Amino acid sequence: MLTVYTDAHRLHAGRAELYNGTITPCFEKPERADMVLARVRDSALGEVRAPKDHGLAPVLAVHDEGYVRFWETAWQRWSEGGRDWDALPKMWQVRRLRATIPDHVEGQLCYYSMDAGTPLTAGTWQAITGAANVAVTAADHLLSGAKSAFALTRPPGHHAARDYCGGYCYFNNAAIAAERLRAGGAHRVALLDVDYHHGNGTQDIFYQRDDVLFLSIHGDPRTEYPFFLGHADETGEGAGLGYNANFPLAAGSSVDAWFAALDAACKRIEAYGADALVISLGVDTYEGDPISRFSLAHDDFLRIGQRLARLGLPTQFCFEGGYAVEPIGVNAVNVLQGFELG
Ligand code: OKP
Ligand code: ZN
Repeated sequence: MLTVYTDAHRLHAGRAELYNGTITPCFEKPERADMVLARVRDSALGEVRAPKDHGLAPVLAVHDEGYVRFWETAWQRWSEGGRDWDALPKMWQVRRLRATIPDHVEGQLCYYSMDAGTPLTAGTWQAITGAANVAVTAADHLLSGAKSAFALTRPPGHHAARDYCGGYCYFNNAAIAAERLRAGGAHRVALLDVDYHHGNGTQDIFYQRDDVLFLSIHGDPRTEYPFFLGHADETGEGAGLGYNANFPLAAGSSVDAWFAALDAACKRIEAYGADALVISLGVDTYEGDPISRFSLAHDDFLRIGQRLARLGLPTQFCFEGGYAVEPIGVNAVNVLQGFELG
């Protein structure tokens, strides 16, 4: 399997996040992708290729223009004021506050964010445009006839909606890939999110569309982040009604329950008649993950790949979460190797 990867992700390295009442180092850090890349190489998964530069058109195909342009100049505008620290929003446009875009960069960051875990840093723009290029290059590989591709994207993307960031995510790499597959001739794309957290951003982007079926298996938002989306009764709207499927599982659910949900999701994909598949591949479902509460073991990740292979579809994997850094490469590459075993 081809892996698409760029070092540009390293330019995005947030300094700190608020966790359990304490300012701690960011869980979402460059070592995550470095570890996955090292495992890709050690396991001889296949060629590792740099992305092509596709410009902003594929990003603008799924994101709001003002949102994209905000990120393009945000760090320059933030640092102009002599601020050399990461920018984090501390206020949100909640109920009955006016949805007007402020003039100041800090107010704009608040407007375009859903949480305080998604920092603006000096290298954020280069990293997020690099990740988008990785996703598009991998999609193009499928469009040229390949059976599979791994987009080793960082930062992750699935919490990023059309016009807001959150959950360590800025541009929605998997959505960008799915849209690229559609534009390149796939009629029906299924996008399955197996990260521990609901892919609220991806759901938002495709909620009114019937040409991309979005499915997500995740910790129940009644108790888990992102709380405000990911419930079972969210099934799409307008033309998209019936093309959104959430499989929330209680935190602490068993491995058997997780695989039953995977099986149900796969059956939906088959019934849909997808001609391409995108997987939002988070491995924070791992039993040792520091911020999540499922209990998949190393070998379970092999089984995920094997189950997905049975769908027999051209498949792009897009990397998302996973915060147990030492085993992150084994878990992610196990999915890819399981897929290749079939
Ligand atoms: C990202 B991915 C707010 C941040 C709370 C966010 C978890 C994001 C998970 N201070 N934690 O889905 O793995
Ligand atoms: Zn996650």
